[in-house]
Amino acid sequence: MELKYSAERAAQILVSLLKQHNIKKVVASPGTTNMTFLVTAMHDPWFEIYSSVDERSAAYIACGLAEESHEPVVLSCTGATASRNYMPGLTEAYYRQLPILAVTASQNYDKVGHLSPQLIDRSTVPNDVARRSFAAKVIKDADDEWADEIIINNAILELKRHGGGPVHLNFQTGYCKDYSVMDIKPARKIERVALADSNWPELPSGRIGIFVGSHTRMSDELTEAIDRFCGEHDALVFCDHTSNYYGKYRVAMSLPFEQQLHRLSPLKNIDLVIHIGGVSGDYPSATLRPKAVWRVNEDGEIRDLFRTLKVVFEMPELKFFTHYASLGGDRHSLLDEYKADYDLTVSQIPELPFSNAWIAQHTASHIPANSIVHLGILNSLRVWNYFPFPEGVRSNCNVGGFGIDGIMSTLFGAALADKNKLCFAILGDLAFFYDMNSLGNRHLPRNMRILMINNGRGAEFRLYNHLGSMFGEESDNYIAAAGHFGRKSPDLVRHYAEDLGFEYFTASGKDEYLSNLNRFLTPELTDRPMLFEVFTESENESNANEMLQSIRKNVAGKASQLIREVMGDKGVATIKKILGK
Ligand SMILES: Cc1ncc(C[n+]2csc(CCOP(=O)(O)OP(=O)(O)O)c2C)c(N)n1
Ligand SMILES: [Mg+2]
Repeated sequence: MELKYSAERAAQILVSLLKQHNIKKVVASPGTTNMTFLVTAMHDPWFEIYSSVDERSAAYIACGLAEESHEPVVLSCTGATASRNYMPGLTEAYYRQLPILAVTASQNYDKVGHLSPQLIDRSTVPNDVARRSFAAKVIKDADDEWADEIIINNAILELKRHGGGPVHLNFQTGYCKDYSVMDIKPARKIERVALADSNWPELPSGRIGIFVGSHTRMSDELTEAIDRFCGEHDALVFCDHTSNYYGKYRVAMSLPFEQQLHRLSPLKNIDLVIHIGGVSGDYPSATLRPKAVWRVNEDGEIRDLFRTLKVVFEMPELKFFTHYASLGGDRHSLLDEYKADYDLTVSQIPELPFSNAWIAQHTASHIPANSIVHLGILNSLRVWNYFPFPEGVRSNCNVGGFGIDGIMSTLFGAALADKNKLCFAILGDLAFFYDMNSLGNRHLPRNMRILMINNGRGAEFRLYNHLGSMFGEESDNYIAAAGHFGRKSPDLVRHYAEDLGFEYFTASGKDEYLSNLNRFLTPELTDRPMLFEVFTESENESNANEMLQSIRKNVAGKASQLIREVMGDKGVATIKKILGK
């Protein structure tokens, strides 16, 4: 049988990515642990491989080769003490910024410390032998494959980043004996574009969406640049209440993306997503399936939320959008299509039970202009994301770490920054009681208003689609943590708030809520901060979530009923098969 490439996918990915990144020079030292990589490389005529028994010498050879050829050079060695001998050469490379990729092969790393022969601990490297150190693992499933693709791209890209230098890649092997692979499936190449580069890629044609994770406030200049970009390329901007983009092409993604029928929607089949901002608490956006992603951030890091990242632009967003919006324009057909679809979803919202979601539905659009709203983790952010705020209202949520522990404190800080701005916190009872000492702080300003939805527990864990719901009421013991903090006492928070000088309101039903709402939303600054405690039932929270998330499923149900009438059961099955449902 002809022997060619290793069946070990990590070795294939390394070879595939080295080729795609135009790296061909290798200095190889002998051994077993680096066999899967070396055999795969030596059977591909692309590579130019030199042998050096002595790893110390190999690293210096790589220095000379890299210096003179102006090309990156790969080092490959086995286990035992081999890699330790790279140190002098890599130290030289570090201080001279020579692009050398030291690929040190290793057994399964979990065995470190268990007296395995020929296995040393390479988890820390001296500061001045490599710009960064990475570890690729043996691939057992799709997640491992994704991780290795990212790690190896990352290692290769570091060779030339910020002036460049040596990089360490610890490469684990399973000693696969199968070398019968004739063709290698190409791995996904990720590129990085820096501001000074001249070869910026062309924008692909097709549907373009800008996805904005949590983002600091945008300047008017950036908003205008994004609008020009969207106008020129017929793009739109997917946002939630943490995105902080308020330009012409903003679309609220949460409610439509949560709908079942939208699995069929071409609106999710975006060809290119331009990814800006940080962590997003908008879980439904994970249903976006872009063919390609371009990430734009000054940090320049590979952050592959959608798993189709192709290019990272290490630069300010303004530079990116200005570059790709040279012509400007007024195209908006994708936006119109999206809005029509969105309006259809909204028009079918059923009457919701009294819950955080119902409160959001009847409050969000009445928040006074120029206010700031901070939303609680997780249920508050989710259900308020379904309903837009009026223009001029800015909103935020602690999605950096998703803690329920400092929501009111964070708002407190925001309220101190501008004491003339109304600052609203909307959060649940567990989050409230966690952080309640902040309300007694002597610096607390009067522009703070708290809307606390007291359902007596972490209702999140009793939602119909949460894992915790399968344990029913038993979840209340330890998962949803019910029964604490006075068990929805009508007096506890009232006393605390009033004694601290808050204006306090309460409601346990729709009419009572609405009768207090006007006062709570007084657009002017009042004498005292306010606290509105609303009592709801966690069952209603769950029902409201379910109703909002299945608005369009009902339409899908009707559609399949219609198809069934016309084409019979077989027709429905065929269509489902085509749609992959
Ligand atoms: C500091 C911290 N501990 C635990 C969690 C896990 N957690 C996420 S949501 C949640 C429940 C919050 O309950 P509540 O504030 O009453 O909101 P509800 O779900 O009832 O709307 C918890 C405990 C967290 N996010 N942060
Ligand atoms: Mg709660």
